[in-house]
Formats: sequence, C-alpha cells, structure tokens
Amino acid sequence: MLTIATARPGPYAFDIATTALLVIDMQRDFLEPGGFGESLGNDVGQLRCTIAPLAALLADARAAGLNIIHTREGHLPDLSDCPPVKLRRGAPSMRIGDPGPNGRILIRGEYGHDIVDELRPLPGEPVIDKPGKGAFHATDLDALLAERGIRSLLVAGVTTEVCVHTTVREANDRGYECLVLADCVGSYFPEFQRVGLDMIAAQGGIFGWVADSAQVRAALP
Ligand code: C5J
Repeated sequence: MLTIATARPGPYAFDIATTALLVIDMQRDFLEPGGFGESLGNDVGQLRCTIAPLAALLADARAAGLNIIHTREGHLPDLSDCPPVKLRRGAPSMRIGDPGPNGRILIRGEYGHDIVDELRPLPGEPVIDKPGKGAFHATDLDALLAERGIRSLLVAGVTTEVCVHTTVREANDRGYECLVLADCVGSYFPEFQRVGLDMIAAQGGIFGWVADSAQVRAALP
C-alpha cells in the first residue's frame, strides 16, 4: 500500500494494482479558445495551470504502471444523446453542435472535442466518451473499473465543480475511494475551485480526499 500522509482530511492509502488515474475532460473544447467553455463566457486561461502538473503526473503514473483512464464530454453528430434541456440551457455565443473554429461544439470526432496535445492518451489507455457531466452516466466506466479490479480513483481534470464533482460524488456512492488532485483539477471560477475542493474533504471527507499531485508523485515507486 502507498500512503499520502498529508491528504485532506487524513491519510489516503491506495494499492497501485487496484487504483486508476481518471483524467476528466481535458479537451480543447474546455481548455482552448473557440470551444464550449469560451462560448459560455468563460476565460479558458483559468484552466491551463492544470496541464503541466497533470502531464508530469501522467508521466510518473505511466512509469509506475498505474491504470490510466481518460474521459471526454460530447455528443453524437445527430445530437440524439443530448437532452434538449442541455442544448437549450443558458445563452452561449455558440450552442452544442454549432460550427466553431475547432469544429462543431462538443461533438465527437471534431478537433475541439479531443484531448489537448500535452495530455494525449497513449495507445491502450481507455478513453470514455460521455454525454453527461458524470463519467458513469450512459458509459461503461463502472464495468471497465470492475473488470480491472479497481476500487480507488485518483481524479484529475475539468471542471472541478461540474464534471469532477459529479463523477466523484457518484464514484463515492458506488463504493470507490477518490483522491482529488487539487493542482490537476481546474475551474473557470477561483472561488469554485477553492470551495469545490473544500466540499470534498469537509465533514471527515464526505465524498473523498484532496491532495496535490506532488504528494502522489513522491509516493509512487
Ligand atoms: C462542463 C465539464 N463544465 N467537463 N463540463 O460543462 O466540467
């Protein structure tokens, strides 16, 4: 067992064989100009600080033989998997499915839908395409984790208070132990980042643990 002694709210122990690094939605549509995130009025630059620590963690995790799983939020070209309420929500400058500079917004197969170059998955690393905010909804993630005997998730990605929270909350309900990597998750809103992380670790770790990636990297063999 490896232990992150300084995790919040207390030590987090995990076994490499039964743990996966889950990288949520590090897509151009959220991290680069011209995508879904920017169409909602967000400053995508707020998320880019996650890329370097996550790239370093990915390198160490790969070297240590950790399971690595990526997710991408997006929809089929005919939008048949996109609930009308999601399509209509808010007042974005471009809606899901509209043509943008990186291709159709949040549509599978488009350039903007794919993962940023710095964090490109390696062959053999599963990429789960999800239509929702949570990574379990309408995907085979739970089956994939069960097949690999994974019980513990190290969670990175964007955005902290949306897809990371939705996924971690459900993972907790499904019996997984989740450590959220504070410097490898990002929000467009600094206050949501701070409070989003505090919410996870509060009340004795109501649905998880929080630590920096450096603490995990130091623990990996
Ligand atoms: C959002 C996500 N924020 N990946 N998606 O719409 O967090």
